[in-house]
Amino acid sequence: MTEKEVSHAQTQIQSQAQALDRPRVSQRPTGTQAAPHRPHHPPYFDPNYEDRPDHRHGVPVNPRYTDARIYGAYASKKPPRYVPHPFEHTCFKPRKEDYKPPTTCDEHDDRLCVRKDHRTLTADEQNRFLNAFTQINAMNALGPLVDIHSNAVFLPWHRIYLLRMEELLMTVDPTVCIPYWKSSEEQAFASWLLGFTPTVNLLSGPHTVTRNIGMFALLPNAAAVEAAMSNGSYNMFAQASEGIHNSGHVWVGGSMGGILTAPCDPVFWMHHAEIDRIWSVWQTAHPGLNPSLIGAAGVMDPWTETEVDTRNIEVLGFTYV
Ligand SMILES: [Cu+2]
Repeated sequence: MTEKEVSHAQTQIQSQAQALDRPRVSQRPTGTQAAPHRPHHPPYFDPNYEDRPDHRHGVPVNPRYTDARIYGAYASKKPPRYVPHPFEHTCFKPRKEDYKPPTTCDEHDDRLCVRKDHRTLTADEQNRFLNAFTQINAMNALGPLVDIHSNAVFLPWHRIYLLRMEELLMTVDPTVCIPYWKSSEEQAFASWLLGFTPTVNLLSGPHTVTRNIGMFALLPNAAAVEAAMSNGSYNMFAQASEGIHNSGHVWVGGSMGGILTAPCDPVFWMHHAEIDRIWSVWQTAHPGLNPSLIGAAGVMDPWTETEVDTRNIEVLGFTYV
């Protein structure tokens, strides 16, 4: 290498190091004229997208799980290039450190996602939920999340699973929180979901949602929920609520009847939000009674949250009304 080449290489290394160091949000130095026209960026574009740091490894085994923030250890290191987002709601409720989008929230609570009884949703709120659901599906972000579904550590694991889904929905529409379906009280299916049967790309191939409502089971009734609530130990409560949960799955039937397909149906998330809500009510009535999960069993695989992290829903960033 000539001296000139060496000094050129040094300059390059320096400017690369500076590029890695620079602030996340590009700033125009004061006193300069207006910045030249920039290409149209998505509203929470990553200013470092074009030259992100080289992690010195390739995409891991399964490229379906693109985003570590949603898919945990399954994720590759390449986040989706573009996430559709309605311009009139340029607002985001960050839950994780690495979400650093522009935030101009004014109208809604940016601290807690308020999960409501689906019967209290306005038509606009229903549309937003289904629209966000449709969009994450069109982005092929829903299928991988469905593929992660497992029954491991029933209550705490599903609490984080719902949270990841809610975060995904919020990347499309930050006003969306998962509504809950109080099936024991309603004894009916949400009519506004009846015509909504999306097709989701799973590892096993495309799956179109089907239902067999009321064919093979009865919904849990209020007495069953009350009986579950009266359990004085976590294990007894978890067992009772798993029973309530199972009959909801079988009652809806079709996709909801199979563990590999159930989360393709939006009612899955609303059903699990109800189970999670019941758990949170029970938790308040029984402070300090937590599942005993030690070591690896206490980690909400493929995410990093532990059982301890699942104890307080408001700390996680949502609440039920
Ligand atoms: Cu379930």
